[in-house]
Parts: sequence; C-alpha cells; structure tokens
Amino acid sequence: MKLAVLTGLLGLSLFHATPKAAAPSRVQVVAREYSFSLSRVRVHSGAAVIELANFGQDLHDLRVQRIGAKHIAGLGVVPAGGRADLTLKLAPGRYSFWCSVANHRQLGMKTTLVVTR
Ligand SMILES: [Cu+2]
Repeated sequence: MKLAVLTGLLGLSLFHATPKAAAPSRVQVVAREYSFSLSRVRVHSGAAVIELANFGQDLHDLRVQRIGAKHIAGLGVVPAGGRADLTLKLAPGRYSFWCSVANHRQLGMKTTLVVTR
C-alpha cells in the first residue's frame, strides 16, 4: 500500500517535471514531375508532420532517410491532387527526401531537409 502511494506520487512528480510538448514542426513537400520542393529547408529536432502534396499528374510517394542511418520512413503513393501526412520524430542531422516511384528520384524528385537542435 505504501509502495503504491509512493509510486503514485513519483509518477505525478515526473508528470509535472515533463515540459509541455511543443507543437510539431510542419513541413510540406510539393511533388511535381519531376521535382520535390520543401516549404522550409530547416527545422528544429523533435516531432514533425511532413505533408506530401501531389501537385503533379502522376502517382508519387515519399521516402525519408537520415543520412548515415539505415531506417527509411515513408508514405505510400499519393494520387494526383492528393495529400498525406507522415509524422516523425526527427533527430538532428540531414535527411534525404525522395520519390521511389520508377526512376523519379533520378529525374529530380529528391531534396534535403536539415534538422537542427
Ligand atoms: Cu514520383
């Protein structure tokens, strides 16, 4: 019983010690044939919502990889005129963004986002 009370108090104090989470950064990626343009090229680390907006006429998708890391995050194909959101927790670094449909990356659908502390 005493332990439960202590744990409860500890939980409460930890909860109060946690700073209020900042609103996620938002970055829009506009896809066209064949380019990717970012609404901003630099964001602070932490939660981010990446929106892929397909302003083109073909299907496009989004792949995101921190340069030097193995993991690749992404969104499936978005049709012409469509949008989709990808929520990520970004660590400081440089991130490659590209479209993995056919040879779109080679055609120019790629860009880089810089994440600062
Ligand atoms: Cu594409």
